[in-house]
Amino acid sequence: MKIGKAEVLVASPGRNFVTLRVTTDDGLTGLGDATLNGRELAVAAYLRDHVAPLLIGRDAGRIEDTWQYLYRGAYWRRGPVTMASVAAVDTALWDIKAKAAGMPLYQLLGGRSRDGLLAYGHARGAELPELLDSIRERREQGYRAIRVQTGVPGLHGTYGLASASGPRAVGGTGHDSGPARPAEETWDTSAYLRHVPGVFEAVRAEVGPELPLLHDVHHRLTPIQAARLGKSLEPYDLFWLEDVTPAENQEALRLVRQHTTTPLALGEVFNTIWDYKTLVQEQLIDYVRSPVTHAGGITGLRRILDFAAVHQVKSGMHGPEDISPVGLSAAIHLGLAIPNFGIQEYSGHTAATHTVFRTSYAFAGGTLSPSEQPGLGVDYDDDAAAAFPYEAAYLPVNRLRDGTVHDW
Ligand code: EZ4
Ligand code: CO
Repeated sequence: MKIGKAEVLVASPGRNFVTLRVTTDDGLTGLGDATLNGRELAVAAYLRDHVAPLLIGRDAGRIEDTWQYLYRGAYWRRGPVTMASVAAVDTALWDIKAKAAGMPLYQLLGGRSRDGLLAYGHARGAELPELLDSIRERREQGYRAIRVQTGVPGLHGTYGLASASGPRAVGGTGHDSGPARPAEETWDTSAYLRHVPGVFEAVRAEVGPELPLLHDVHHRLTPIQAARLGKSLEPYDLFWLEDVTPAENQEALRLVRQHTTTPLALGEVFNTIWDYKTLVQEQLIDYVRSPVTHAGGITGLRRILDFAAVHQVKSGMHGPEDISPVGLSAAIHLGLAIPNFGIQEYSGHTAATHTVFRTSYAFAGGTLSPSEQPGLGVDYDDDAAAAFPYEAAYLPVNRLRDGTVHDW
């Protein structure tokens, strides 16, 4: 089963996605997600110029060897562009192997460890009434776990208030505004820390004690600020508090951990096992946020999650709209098989996205399940994709009130 073709597909149905399609000499195809929000074309070029030519003629069944070949063989290892590229190849080869076996991918990963995956959805509101409506709406859609993001008085918009597919760039429309560039937001840590505990108090009073609630801090605090927030949220029993600090400094989480029993999730921007070494070994976090798409595929993420399992750390894979349906499907198959599944983020995709990515996984009763189709169970429609050319778009840039660039 030799690889005959490796195509890089870039399209923007609802938002930009980069997809790798690998085809074998005997006509089997596999898909991999390589979408890196705001830096899509860097991954597309890495795959097209430096990876695809190396795949031609390789044995499609040698998944681990190909992973090592691309990771060690590049000499320049790690990083989001490299690891999203490795992930796309790896996922596509798993898709092919499972199709060749005539099995859904989760069967090759060891079979079902549970009935389905508990998923969490996003609720948001600039003010409390809007937020409570948003929570109600998610519960009506079946969600049994909900991430809560709130506006902060005095700040116009902050992380989590706009849908991930909302406007994220200014300009680039062909009018007079020049090339696309990131939108800018303003941030005030003190205002945030004063406001958030009261919001969770009100939400908990409204929804009762049982509904799992999550919150994403999006890398904006120092360790001592994170410790204070974690402590102040303890009465509201969060499922997790996410990305409290930038965490490149893994040791910084020791301080947070010493001060709070609020569970911590971290690492959606990380891409290798090395990024989690101290965090996991010292049990400084409770959930690993990396998705299949950004952590070297099924092979890379499973290795991280096996390491995590030794230290009672569970999965909490990133699942925003910028993880394509291919990446989400890979997450569902992996999450169904691993022993240490925690929760799966699921914000759904737009109707436009689904015209290009024909999916077969199901979301019902707050639970995600894969289909029994061989492989990942996702097809890519080239004709539909042709109507959605790439459009430059960026995540926002964040500044403090005095203009200093801060973490977004
Ligand atoms: O900002 O997916 O937990 N989810 C998140 C996301 C990320 C975007 C970045 O591309 O933090 O909304
Ligand atoms: Co996040």
